[in-house]
Amino acid sequence: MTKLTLGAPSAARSFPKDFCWGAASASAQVEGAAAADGKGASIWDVFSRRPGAIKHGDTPAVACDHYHRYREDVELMARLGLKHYRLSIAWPRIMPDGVGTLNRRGLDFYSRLIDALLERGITPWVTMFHWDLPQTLEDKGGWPTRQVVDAFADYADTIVKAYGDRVKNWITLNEIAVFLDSGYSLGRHAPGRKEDFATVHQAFHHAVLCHGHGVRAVREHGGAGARVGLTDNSRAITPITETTADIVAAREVFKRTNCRILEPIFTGAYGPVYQQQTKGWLPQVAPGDMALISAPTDFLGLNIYTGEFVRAGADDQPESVPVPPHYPVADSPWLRWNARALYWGPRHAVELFGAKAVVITENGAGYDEAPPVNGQVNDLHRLEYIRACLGELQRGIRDGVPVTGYFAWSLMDNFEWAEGYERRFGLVYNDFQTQQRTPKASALWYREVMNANALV
Ligand code: BGP
Repeated sequence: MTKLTLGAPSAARSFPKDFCWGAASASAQVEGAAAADGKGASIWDVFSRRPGAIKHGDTPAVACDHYHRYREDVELMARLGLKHYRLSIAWPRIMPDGVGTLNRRGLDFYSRLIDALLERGITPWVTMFHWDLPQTLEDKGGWPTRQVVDAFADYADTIVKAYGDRVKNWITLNEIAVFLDSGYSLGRHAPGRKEDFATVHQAFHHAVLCHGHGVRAVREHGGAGARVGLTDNSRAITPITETTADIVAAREVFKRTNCRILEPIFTGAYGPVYQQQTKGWLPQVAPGDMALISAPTDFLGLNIYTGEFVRAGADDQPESVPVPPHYPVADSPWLRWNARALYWGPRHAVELFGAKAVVITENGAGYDEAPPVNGQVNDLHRLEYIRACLGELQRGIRDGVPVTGYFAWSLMDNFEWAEGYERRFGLVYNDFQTQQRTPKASALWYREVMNANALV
């Protein structure tokens, strides 16, 4: 091979030695097999049948058919050089009614998947809840009712006991703020309800309590070396100028914006920041709740795609800076390019809430992409965005932010909730008619990054 005169550009761009590289997915988005082998209905199965709920009337019934094709998918992951894979367990596959009777065939599926990953040297990271609530629990009132907490405690115990011998990395819940705000307040996501403030905030309390039960289950049954954390979509408030005044302003906004989840979890109280936001309203809390909610975790998972810009305005008051027309966005209009969010999100979480370590559990960009031409999908938009994000993540690590892993969203194009199959986030293109998978340019580039443990 030709020798480079100046050496490889990546030489100075290495990540820490044990940095975890991976890609993420979620059960309802990839598995399909919505009613196979005794699986119960999830709220997404039911909601997606409601006319107009999902773009083009798409449903998660087949998705990537990963339930039947998981072996090929694991082979693909191995070929792409993945070292870690974040998957989620479909609660209604394990407990079709949300409580009680276990579905052996559902339990076996994840057991086979976990074994297949381990055989290929891929470490599974398992999310206990990524939005597919059993419909039976919704029929009894869903997240605003406390029965979900008791049911989740039992479910978490069951899965940690079943897989804890092989799974050492657990994520309790994914993006509480999204599934509750979008699902119970805005009605955009399953189950499509529009409840009042108090109902939604009581649901938040139940969700952070479930996180606490997830942590408890891992501590009780997870065995040696088990690690657990929550995945939050904390909004990564970014100072437009990295000067003390703007940074202080960004910190203020970060605390305010993210307090609903991070304050109870890291401080064990619905404290002043939370009460400022709820104007003094507090959820109903039972004895013991706060201790459970704030049990120490091993890492904080952050899903960061974008971040709002803030500066110090008049009298140093934080001022949000709206993005102008024509600011670069992905095809998801909420996904405005902001690579610096990957620097500031983790840093704020560590400095302001005391997260011990941060794992980026999702980052990526969604586009309505055309099918492969001659076997190629040249997704330079995604590649360049992820590359810029990784550069900022690396800058944070150099500045002492303890970020220990990164998962791209997503391994392959999948059922993107209300966006259906139109919005593609995959490193791998999926043809939903033929289920043919084609690695995009970003996947081939990412393989080299993981392989070199450096930004190449
Ligand atoms: C996150 C979810 C993922 C994924 C991603 C893309 O909020 O955790 O499951 O879907 O967003 O966003 P969307 O599908 O809403 O465009």
